[in-house]
Amino acid sequence: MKLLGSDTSPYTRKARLLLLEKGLPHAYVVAPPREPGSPVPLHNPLARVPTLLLDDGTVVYDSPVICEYLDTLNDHPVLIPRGDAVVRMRVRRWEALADGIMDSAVVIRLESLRPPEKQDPPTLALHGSAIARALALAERQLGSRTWCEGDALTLADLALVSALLYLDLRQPERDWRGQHPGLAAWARPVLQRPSVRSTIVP
Ligand SMILES: N[C@@H](CCC(=O)N[C@@H](CS)C(=O)NCC(=O)O)C(=O)O
Repeated sequence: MKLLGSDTSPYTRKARLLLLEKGLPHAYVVAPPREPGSPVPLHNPLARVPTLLLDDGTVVYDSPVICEYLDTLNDHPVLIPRGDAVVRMRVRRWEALADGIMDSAVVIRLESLRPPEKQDPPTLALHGSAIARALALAERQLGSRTWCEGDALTLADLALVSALLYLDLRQPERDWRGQHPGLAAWARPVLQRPSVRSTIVP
């Protein structure tokens, strides 16, 4: 299978981390959707990354669907718990929280690319405070835990670290480590995982 993505896309990173943590054979193809000649719009009508192409021609999008599918391919490890519906919901809810941070950060990024006089301060404020609340909740929920849920790595951890790395890239001034020492403590070992390190472009 082939993952079309871009190195700066946090949703792409989340899917890549699943592929890497589960040791799934794949090709990662850097294919920003807006670049002339990008294959993404040919496969995904939404022209977004990540887009997963299976060997039989099936196209999979978007990142929650990709992650759910990938997790079914093997059990080592299981990243979306299968037995307990509540635990599963909690992991998916972490993913939703992380994806929401990404969504708001992308809106702020797109807004910031507009000329200053065309930027919409209420939009920036709305999404900025959504991110602030989400980070505060993540820190409270984590407490001093090693993992977002349970006693092992799950999709929740991979989604959250993807969101935080996107904030490092696009909103370094937010200083989530300084504002949320609990999040920083949780993130330190996660950021050292070979999977995570291999997705960071110097
Ligand atoms: N909800 C989608 C969001 C994907 C998304 O918006 N990706 C961005 C990149 S971060 C994208 O491809 N935008 C279109 C573009 O850059 O032209 C998912 O989870 O996969």
